[in-house]
Amino acid sequence: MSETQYIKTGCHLCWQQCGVILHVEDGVLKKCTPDPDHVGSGGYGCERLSAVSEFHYSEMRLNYPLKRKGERGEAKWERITWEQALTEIAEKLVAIRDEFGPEAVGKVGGTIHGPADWSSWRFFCHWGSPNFMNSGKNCGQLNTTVECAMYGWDGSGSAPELGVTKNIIMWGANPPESNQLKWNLVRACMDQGTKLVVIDPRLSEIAAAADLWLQIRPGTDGALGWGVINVLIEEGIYDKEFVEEWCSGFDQVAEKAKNYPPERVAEITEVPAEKIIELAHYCADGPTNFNWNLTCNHEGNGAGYAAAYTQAVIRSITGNMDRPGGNAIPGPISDDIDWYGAIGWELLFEHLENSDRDCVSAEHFPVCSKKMIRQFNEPIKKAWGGKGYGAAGYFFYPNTRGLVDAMRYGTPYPIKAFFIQCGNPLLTYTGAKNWHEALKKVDLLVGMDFFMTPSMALCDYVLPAASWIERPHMQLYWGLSTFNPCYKQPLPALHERKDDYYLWSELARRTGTQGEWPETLEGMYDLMLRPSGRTHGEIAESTPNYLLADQDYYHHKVNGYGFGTPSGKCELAPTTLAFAGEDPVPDYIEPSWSKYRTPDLAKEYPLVLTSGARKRPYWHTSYRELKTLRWQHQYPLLTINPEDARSLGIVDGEMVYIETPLGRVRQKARIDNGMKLGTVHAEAYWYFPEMPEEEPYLFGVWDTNINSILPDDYECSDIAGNLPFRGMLCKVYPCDTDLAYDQVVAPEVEG
Ligand SMILES: Nc1nc2c(c(=O)[nH]1)N[C@H]1C(S)=C(S)[C@@H](COP(=O)(O)OP(=O)(O)OC[C@H]3O[C@@H](n4cnc5c(=O)[nH]c(N)nc54)[C@H](O)[C@@H]3O)O[C@H]1N2
Ligand SMILES: Nc1nc2c(c(=O)[nH]1)N[C@H]1C(S)=C(S)[C@@H](COP(=O)(O)OP(=O)(O)OC[C@H]3O[C@@H](n4cnc5c(=O)[nH]c(N)nc54)[C@H](O)[C@@H]3O)O[C@H]1N2
Ligand code: SF4
Ligand SMILES: [Mo]
Repeated sequence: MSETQYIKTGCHLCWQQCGVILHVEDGVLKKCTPDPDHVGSGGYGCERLSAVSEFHYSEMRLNYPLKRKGERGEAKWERITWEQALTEIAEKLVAIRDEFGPEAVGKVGGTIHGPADWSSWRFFCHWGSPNFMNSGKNCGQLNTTVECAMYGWDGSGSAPELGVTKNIIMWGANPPESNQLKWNLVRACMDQGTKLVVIDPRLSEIAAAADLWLQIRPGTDGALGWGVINVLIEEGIYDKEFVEEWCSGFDQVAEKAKNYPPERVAEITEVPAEKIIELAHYCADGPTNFNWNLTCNHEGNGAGYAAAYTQAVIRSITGNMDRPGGNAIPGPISDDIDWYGAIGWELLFEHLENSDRDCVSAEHFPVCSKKMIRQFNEPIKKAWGGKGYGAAGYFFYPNTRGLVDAMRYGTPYPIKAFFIQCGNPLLTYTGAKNWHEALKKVDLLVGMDFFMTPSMALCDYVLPAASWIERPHMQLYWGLSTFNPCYKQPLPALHERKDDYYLWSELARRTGTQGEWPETLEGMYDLMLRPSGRTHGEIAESTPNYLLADQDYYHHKVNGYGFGTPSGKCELAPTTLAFAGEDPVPDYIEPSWSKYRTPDLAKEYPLVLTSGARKRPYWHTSYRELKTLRWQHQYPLLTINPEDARSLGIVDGEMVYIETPLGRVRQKARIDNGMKLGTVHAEAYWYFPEMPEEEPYLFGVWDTNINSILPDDYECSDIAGNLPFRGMLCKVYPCDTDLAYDQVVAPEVEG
């Protein structure tokens, strides 16, 4: 008789971490279904669950440590033991530290994939290097920085409230593809009468459901923001009481807003003036909930700053911050978790303050330099009972080009050893070819992943990661989550896969790095949970199996200090940003490639290019190895308006070239009436596990990779060092080769 176990845990095939049930028959994982009792996801599960067993047992999974035998990228590997890998890596790290200092070690991570993020931060803080970053750099660092400077916390991600929120402003986001739990909530709100406004150059799934849709020219969200502020002030429909009592800098905002009447903004954004006015009315007639707008983090070069800034002003002056139905300020993680201490941020801050070094990109992006650490954290602590901002790392991550230049040219000082854990920088960052050069240059390159990805293929050591199915878990979300479920390890790790904490604790031990480094991941959770007086295992086996921080509205009114800014006010002209040398009331600037900013370039590259909108079933670069998912969406698509396609001789489903001054890539044309005329959208993140691993192919990484033809120059990046993925320029034309990967096409790579 076979025996089936039903093991409850949190799915981590994406960051939503829905509650799921693993069905295990005689020790074999057969399937995974949604957990109807989970308090966060309430029985929701997406199509990726059908691939859980394939993911766990896939022949393509990395199962043993590998050491490079030939040249980098030659696809020649030798299987070694963990012991050998860790000993050799640790020896090299110590030698590099002795010769070049601890800052010569760097790391790139990903997007909330599990313990890798925080355990590597912990290592770097104790080791003494600020040169680590996660995808949060390009995902939320800009809006977080602006929001913290304005009202002392990041509040743009908070959810609408059923029965309370009157309007939802979905600015540059498409939750049906990117966040299904949010989308379920938005629909539930709409069922009860909530109105929905969407700002997007594409008729996305959510735009199709909207009461009002603004089809914006990519990259111009900052101008639209100023247009809304203009209407709010001209019509006197902002929250005067809140502004008078709680805001500073309003006069400066009002003065600048005069330059952005709806008619002028309509010309810039290509959104009709009436719709701009209507949008302002939706914002004012609240409670209105504003989504976290990824897009502003992707517009680069000041265009993004203006977008993030104006949206924070709109949320503030309409009185929607820290108010029911508007945007909650979530506040710190539960008091039961010593998140701040466990990571060891203070150790890193003190190390930097006593050193003449800063992170490698500090000179270019002073907002993310060591002089800003206390500037941000001290006022936040005053507002939150001594707790600084949980995701302090967000403020100080280096910019990707900074890391690349330090590896490639040793400027401003060398990075000699580099780790890639939960990241795939050849695909996920602009300037991908510069990354390629840099990764070939460092003395030591170590990767840890589930699969042999293009970035792993370049490493000296590739280490096999255990997944959420094979490790104990506590949901932490970079310390941003106030809801923290705990789960026991569901199944033993297969082969020689190890959890990501193992790498850092072993390296810490072998390099004599300071700090307490418990043997196991569970032990490390216990250390974090000391203030609770309970162990991870005890919480995981209790009902409920989670911690939850208290959260209420109007925190600024009752905490005795106000907002977490230097003045305690909601600073509409943030003194913290002025201290960093930025204009605290930034004008709208065109994206760095645009018809107004670079008219000559626009003659040759007449189409506006935006990229990387989320597409199920994938999670960025992940899951192309899994047939169950791959068949659902086989090739990257370039979305183009029918009129543009006709004039360019492009046929639906055929291959096209997308070209910028940095080169060209191919994707399949998808003609879509909902795409803005004169604009195209290219998919990002594609590689093809079925293609050869060795250089120059690297699984076809250069063939369709839009980030290999977008720039990463410092000047194109925004104040927080975030990259220009959206609102750029390109030309598109038919291509006579197909995207059939059984007929491999040699990639066009220079250098
Ligand atoms: N399936 C899936 N879900 C994911 C992810 C994934 O990889 N796959 N990734 C996760 C991560 S890390 C993130 S950051 C979130 C992001 O998820 P979202 O915030 O939803 O962002 P995107 O889907 O990238 O883009 C949203 C919309 O922005 C539009 N857009 C493009 N350019 C502009 C512009 O200039 N202005 C405006 N206003 N809109 C523009 C696009 O057309 C697109 O519809 O998704 C998360 N969810
Ligand atoms: N053109 C364009 N580019 C973009 C964007 C865009 O909109 N347009 N969006 C940007 C944004 S917002 C983001 S967040 C980034 C996303 O970029 P990333 O987060 O870097 O991308 P992922 O594909 O999610 O993850 C990279 C690798 O992590 C591995 N991984 C997953 N879980 C684990 C784990 O637990 N342990 C280990 N060791 N490895 C693991 C996966 O197998 C995968 O190979 O992309 C950015 N790039
Ligand atoms: S949305 Fe899908 S992949 Fe993401 S956690 Fe939920 S079930 Fe897993
Ligand atoms: Mo992201």
